[in-house]
Amino acid sequence: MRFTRAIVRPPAATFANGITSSGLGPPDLALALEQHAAYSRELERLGVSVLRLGSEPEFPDSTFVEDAAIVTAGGAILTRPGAPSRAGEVAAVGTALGRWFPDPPEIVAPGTLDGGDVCEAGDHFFIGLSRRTNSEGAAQLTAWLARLGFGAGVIDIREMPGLLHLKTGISWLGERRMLATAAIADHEALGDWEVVRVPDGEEYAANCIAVNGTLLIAAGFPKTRALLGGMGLEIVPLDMSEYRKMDGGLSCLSIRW
Ligand code: CIR
Repeated sequence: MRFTRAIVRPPAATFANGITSSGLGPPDLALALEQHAAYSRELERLGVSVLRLGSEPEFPDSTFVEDAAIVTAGGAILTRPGAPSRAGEVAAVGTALGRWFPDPPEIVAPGTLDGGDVCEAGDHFFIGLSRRTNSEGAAQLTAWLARLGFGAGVIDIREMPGLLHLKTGISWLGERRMLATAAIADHEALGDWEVVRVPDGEEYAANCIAVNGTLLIAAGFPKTRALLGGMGLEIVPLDMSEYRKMDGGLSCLSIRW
C-alpha cells in the first residue's frame, strides 16, 4: 500500500535509560536526534506526511512508536506491550491516532503484543511469538485481522537467539518477497514466499522498511545493500547507530499507513 502518513516521536533526554541487551554502550542523544530528524525527512521526501509527537521522558523507549499500535488499510488497533515499563506509551499514541481512527480496539489482558512482532506483507500478516508477544495477544490480533479480511500466521521466535521482535529478523520487500535472517528463513510460515537471506554477519540489516517504492535500510551493511540493489530495488541507507544501541531498528521508529 502507498503510505501517506506516519507518526514518529523523537527520543527523550532519558533515552539511555530504556531497555537494551545490545552491549553497545549508551546512545549519544544529540546524534540520535539527528538520525531521527534524517529518518523523518526521508519519509517526507517519499511523500509521507509525518506527525511528530512530543517526547515523553517518563518513557525512555517511547521513540519506538511502532510497538504501541498496528495500523492497516482496514483500521488501527492499540497494543498491550509486553514490557511493563512500556505500557504507558500506548495512551499518547492512541490519542494521536484518534484523529484518523477514533475509538480503536485494543489488545487486552492477559494478551500482550508489541508492534515489532507484527510484520505486514500486503494482505497477510506474520505475528511473532516472543518475550513480548504471547499467544493470547497473537490470537486477539489474528481474530481482529480476520474480521478485516486479512490472513495471519504465527512464527515462534522465543528460541531464536538475538531476536527481540519478529521484525528484528524479517521484513517485507513487497509482493511475495521477504528479507530474513538465516534463523527465520526456513520457517514453514514462509514456505510460499520468496525469501531473500540476509548475508551472515549483517543480521541487523534484516529490519528495513519499504516506503512508496524505496527501501530504507540501515547504513553500514554493504553486502545487504549490494544484494538488494542488485535486485533492482531503490535503496536509501539511514544511519541507525544510536537506536541499535537500544535494540531498535528502522521499522520501530514510525507507525506508517
Ligand atoms: C525495547 O526493548 O522495547 C526497546 N529498547 C527497543 C524496541 C524496539 N522496537 C521494535 O523493534 N519494534
